[in-house]
Amino acid sequence: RFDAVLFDLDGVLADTAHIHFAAWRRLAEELGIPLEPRFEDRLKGVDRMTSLDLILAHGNVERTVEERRVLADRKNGYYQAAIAEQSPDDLLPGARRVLEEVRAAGLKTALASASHNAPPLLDQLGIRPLIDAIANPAAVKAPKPAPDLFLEAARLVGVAPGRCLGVEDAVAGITSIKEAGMVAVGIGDPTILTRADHVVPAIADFHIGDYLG
Ligand code: B16
Ligand code: MG
Repeated sequence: RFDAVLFDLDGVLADTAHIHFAAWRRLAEELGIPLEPRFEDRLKGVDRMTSLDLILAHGNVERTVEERRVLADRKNGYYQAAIAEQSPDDLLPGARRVLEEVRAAGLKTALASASHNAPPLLDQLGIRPLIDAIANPAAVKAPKPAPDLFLEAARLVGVAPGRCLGVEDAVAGITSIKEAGMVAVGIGDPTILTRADHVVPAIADFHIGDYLG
């Protein structure tokens, strides 16, 4: 019943959440805002500008729209410098195998990541040839938890939403998949990813055969 699998990137195929967080933390320190480690979870799957707003609000710091744009760009520079060092060794265990199995089963693969840095990161990780389409977050109206990005990924591979499986680690992403009318596989904790149709602890536990019946 499925013709495509749509993957989130950070937290599903690569463990880049801590790289995003290190970049945010460096920026926050420069602004005199201490970020405790548990703040990392609040930024997962959240787009760049919203992440900055959460951090500024956390530190009770106000900035103009123009100043915020400069700050977001600075964080992005830190992030880009870090991902330039990534290699296939940084894929989460099982990620490449999952993409290969989905392809071998005759299904399309697509990426539905909020990250504008997804294309260069896929190159660094060596998995770009295994992905049929990359939804561009700049090309959709609303970020996750709206369904737009997953619907765009489905459109790019020419598959109806009802025949797509979405794979996500963040609550906002699972909501996005469900709002798109797709079946959601959560990566992580079922007590957190409550709207997911299935939850597995890690991408290494995902086997496409389990969903093809
Ligand atoms: P960028 P995902 C998300 O990726 C990250 O989880 C989130 O922490 C990040 O702020 C967002 O991408 C935007 O990334 O600044 O590179 O555009 O989980 O949707 O793959
Ligand atoms: Mg994610």
